[in-house]
Amino acid sequence: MRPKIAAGNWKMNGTAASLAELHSLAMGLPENPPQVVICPPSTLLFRATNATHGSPIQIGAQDCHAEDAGAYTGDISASMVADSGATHVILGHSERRDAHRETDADVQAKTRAAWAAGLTAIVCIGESEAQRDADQTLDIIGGQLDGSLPEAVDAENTVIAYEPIWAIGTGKVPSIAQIKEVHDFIRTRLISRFGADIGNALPLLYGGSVKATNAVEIFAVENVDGALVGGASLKAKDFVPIVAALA
Ligand code: G2H
Repeated sequence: MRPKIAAGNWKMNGTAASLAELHSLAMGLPENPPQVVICPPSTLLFRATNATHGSPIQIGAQDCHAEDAGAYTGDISASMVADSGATHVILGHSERRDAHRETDADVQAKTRAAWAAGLTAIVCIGESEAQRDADQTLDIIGGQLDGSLPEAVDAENTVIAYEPIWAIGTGKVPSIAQIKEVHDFIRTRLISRFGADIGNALPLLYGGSVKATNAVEIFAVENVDGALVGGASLKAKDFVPIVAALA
C-alpha cells in the first residue's frame, strides 16, 4: 500500500505571518489524514517545524545544494535542511530547472545529498508545452526519470512528482486521460528499472494547478498517490479540502 501525500510548495511566498496558516491547517486536518508536507521558503524552515511540532504536518525545503558545506553563497545544504527539523526537500522543480539551469545530473546529485542527510527527496519531472505538442512527452519524462534518480532509490527516501510545465500556475490542467497515461508510464518505467517491489512502492504525485475543485477527480486516477500543490497550498482554507480529498 503506497502512502497518500498532500504536499504544498509555497515557492517564494510567505513571511512569519504565514505561520498562522500552518496552525489553521493543523486544526482543519481530517481524521486519519494522508501525509501532509508543507515546503515554505528556507527563511521559515526552523519556525515552521516549531509551529507544526506535535501535529502530523511535516516540513520540507524547496531545494538544497549537492555539497554539504562550502563557498556557495546563497545556497543551503541538505544537512542544514535536516537541522531545521524538516523531513523532505523538493528537487528538480521545473522553476529550478529553468531559472537555475538545473540538469538531471544536478538533480541526481542533490537527491543523493538529500538522502545522506536523512531527507526524503520529492523529485519533480515534467514536459513543456512545446514538447507535448511535438509528441515527446513520454520520451522527456523517461529521460528525466532515468537521469534524475540514483540507483539506490527506495520508497522510504523518494517521492516522484509529475508536473507538466504548461499546467503550473496557469489554471490549465491535463485531461484525466493525459494524467493517467503519464503516471502509468512512470510506474512501468520505475518497475523496469528498480524492480516490482520498489517500483510499485514509490509514491507518484501529480502537480500543476491542483485545486479543491479538481482534486477528487485527479486523485481517483490509478497511480496518482497525491499532489504537489503550489498556489492552493498557501491558504489553509484552500489546502484543507485538497487534503480531505485524499483522506
Ligand atoms: C506546480 C505547482 C506546485 P501550482 O509548480 O509545485 O504549482 O499548483 O500553483 O500550479
